Amino acid sequence: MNDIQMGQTHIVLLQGDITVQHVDAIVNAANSSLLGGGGVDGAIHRAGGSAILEECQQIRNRQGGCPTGEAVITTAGRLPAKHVIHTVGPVWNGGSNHEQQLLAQCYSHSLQLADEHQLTSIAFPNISTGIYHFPKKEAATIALNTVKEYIEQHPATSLKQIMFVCYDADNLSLYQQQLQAMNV
Ligand code: AR6
Repeated sequence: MNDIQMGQTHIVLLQGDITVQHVDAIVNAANSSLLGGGGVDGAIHRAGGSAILEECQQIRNRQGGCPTGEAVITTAGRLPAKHVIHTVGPVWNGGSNHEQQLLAQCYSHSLQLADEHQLTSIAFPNISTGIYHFPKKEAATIALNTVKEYIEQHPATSLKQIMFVCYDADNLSLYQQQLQAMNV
């Protein structure tokens, strides 16, 4: 199963590169410095150009970076998306350091920020499941459950489409299984 309707919002799964998505916002799996890095963060800054980093630096000057579980919004520079929402996932450290709760907050805070800016579409990568080593299955469950809860709690959300852009086949398959199991 690759898509589902939840309230007024269409949830879509796909495998691919988030930097080429034509949506109001793509979400970046950033780090607290907001200065870029490897993985999807590196790909977004490379493809979007220096305008993204310049805005990240302004945010750093104002608030000193971005804590884990929080989110900030910038331009998307040269990307086809209009904005980048940078969120900082938890580093997996065994699961007893609030990793699950912090990962859920990445999704809910990104959705909240999108709503505040009246965005209609957003694309998420599989936050924390790369360099930060969060177990993929548990991360997929948290991502989809958090989105479901958000939509239930915000029936008037501006978001009409929420995409999960899985880079690897593993993640796509886990999201498909999870979506099927949700029985929405
Ligand atoms: N499009 C979609 N997903 C991608 C792409 C892409 N172009 N490239 C990688 N992924 P990661 P994290 C997937 O490591 O685990 C950075 O250095 C990847 O396969 O990008 O949250 C930051 O600066 C994986 O499933 O992010 C932080 O320091 C997912 O994106 C740190 O990595 C997330 O993997 C954050 O680690």
